[in-house]
Amino acid sequence: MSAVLPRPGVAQSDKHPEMIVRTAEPFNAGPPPRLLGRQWLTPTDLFFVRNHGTVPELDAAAYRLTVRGGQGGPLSLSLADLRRLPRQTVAAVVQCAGNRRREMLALRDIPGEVPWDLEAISQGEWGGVSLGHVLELAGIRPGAAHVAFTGLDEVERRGRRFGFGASIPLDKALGPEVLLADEMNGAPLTPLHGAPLRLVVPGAIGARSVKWLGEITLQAEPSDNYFQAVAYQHFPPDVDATTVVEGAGRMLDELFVSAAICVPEAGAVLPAGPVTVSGYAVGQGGRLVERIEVSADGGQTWTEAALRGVHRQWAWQLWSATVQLAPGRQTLVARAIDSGGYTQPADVGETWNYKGYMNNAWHRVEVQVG
Ligand SMILES: Nc1nc2c(c(=O)[nH]1)N[C@H]1C(S)=C(S)[C@@H](COP(=O)(O)O)O[C@H]1N2
Ligand SMILES: [Mo]
Repeated sequence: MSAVLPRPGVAQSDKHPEMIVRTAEPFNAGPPPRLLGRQWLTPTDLFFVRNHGTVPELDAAAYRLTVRGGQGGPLSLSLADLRRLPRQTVAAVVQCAGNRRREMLALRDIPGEVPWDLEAISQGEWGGVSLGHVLELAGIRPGAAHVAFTGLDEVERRGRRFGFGASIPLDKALGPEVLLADEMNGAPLTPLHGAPLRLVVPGAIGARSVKWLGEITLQAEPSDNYFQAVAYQHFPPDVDATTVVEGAGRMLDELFVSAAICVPEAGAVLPAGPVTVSGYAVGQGGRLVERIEVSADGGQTWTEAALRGVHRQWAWQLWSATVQLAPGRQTLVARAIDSGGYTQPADVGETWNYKGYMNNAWHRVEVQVG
């Protein structure tokens, strides 16, 4: 087993000085919106970080990935073993299910959760080996329907310490886009992002992309890890912390279609007349974003945005639009439709839930004009 030597505060220093730190320990931070939407691949020092516990410092030479539940018994793979397999890269967005929670908690409080604005999302180019390939090496037996993952970090919940975990259905796990990644943006994965090895599940909520990956298990049922079986579940707006039946929600899975405005930022003071609005959009489950529309009058009239940069499945879509601003307090709004015909709810109240997940309501930014 590889050594876990937690060093509190490790690696925060390799982040950009302008990162918005939501919590210092565990470290949760994201870039200011104006730096986020600037480039198609988020530079590693600006890439958002979502941690639930320690950042383990793992010894790469001693590291072993264990794969259980295969036909041939457990597999133990070193990084060198993994690096002998065919390599591939995928550009994929990682978005936390809690992205844009702040708009939800403005409506009704959501205690104990990270108050992310629109910065709990970033896009990386991930390099590594196909998860499906490793599962085939382990031997997929009939009856396996889910693949569970456990991290080597230590999270404390309800008096117990355990590794963050998740699972995905076997058919998703066999998709060619799902990677065991040891590289990010052309360089070795950094400690904050899961070194030496993490899972990347394009199109799924960020919580499924387990960092510091220790174990993979082929099994019949979804993972019983707290972060799969209890947290990251979706409940209707009328359920709250006092009425919830734990574990009875819908297990979150695919990302929802959404568009967000990075520039101008909320509260900006702008002259009347033309303004260029820009941001990012993602499709449902990583689908292509087909159309993005922007309104400069709170959603009464809409202008189609130009799609900027690369247009590719699993990636986010950058966009910009020029709209006319009238004097006064104005609300800029953005919304998207994807290749599956998925659209966004207009109002955050329709999608509010007591954990503050999956806010994909039309994104509104208030600015002062003139
Ligand atoms: N082991 C482990 N993996 C993890 C987490 C964690 O706390 N521990 N957080 C998850 C969540 S909720 C998200 S959104 C993504 C964030 O990935 P990033 O920090 O590289 O941006 O990592 C996921 N993988
Ligand atoms: Mo997340």
